Amino acid sequence: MRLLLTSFEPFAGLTQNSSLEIGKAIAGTRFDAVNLDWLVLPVVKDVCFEITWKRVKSFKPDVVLALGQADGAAAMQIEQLAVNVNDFEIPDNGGNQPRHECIVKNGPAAIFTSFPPKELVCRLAAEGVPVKRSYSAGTYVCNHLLYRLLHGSRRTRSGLRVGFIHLPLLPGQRGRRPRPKGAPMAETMVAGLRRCIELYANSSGELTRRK
Ligand code: PCA
Repeated sequence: MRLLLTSFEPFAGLTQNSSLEIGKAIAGTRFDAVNLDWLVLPVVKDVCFEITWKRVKSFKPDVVLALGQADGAAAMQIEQLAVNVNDFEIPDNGGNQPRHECIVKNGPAAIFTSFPPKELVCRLAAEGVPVKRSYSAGTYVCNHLLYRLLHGSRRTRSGLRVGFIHLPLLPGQRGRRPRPKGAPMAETMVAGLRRCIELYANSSGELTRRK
């Protein structure tokens, strides 16, 4: 399986982004059944998508799994959908601050993600991985990237699967909202994410069948 993993740079004046630290740890390990490529993206609307899409064209992954940081999250949030709205409460790292704008004119109001399948989320939770399904990736740059990737996959009918996981802050990391007590440690998130990727790569039939 070919998997393109993406992380975001720090934003909002912070010095770290948990998605970058966790992504780096995952990219530095070996998988038996996964050919993994990793990209670090600027927190800038459009640009983050364009960089990813360029890599999709050259690397030709089966799956893009994008990671982002969610201040205040107590578990790894497996996003289920993206909405067709840019409504940035703070400017992105390029100084853009769209308010209540469509991402894709005449695009669907929301698009469901295609990775990982529901069954896999249940299995991870049953194994004790701190994951939670989320039905809102927000209306900032993470949702923007997810929507554009899902829309791009539909538009090209490529069968490319797209998923997004929001990660809690790392212990000791400062965010716009505090890290809740009981949020997972970095090692737990790395192990959980590895397990998610491994289970997906090793599963056959239902889990990996493209629509
Ligand atoms: N989190 C932000 C953008 C980059 C990131 O890591 C978000 O949730 O939109």
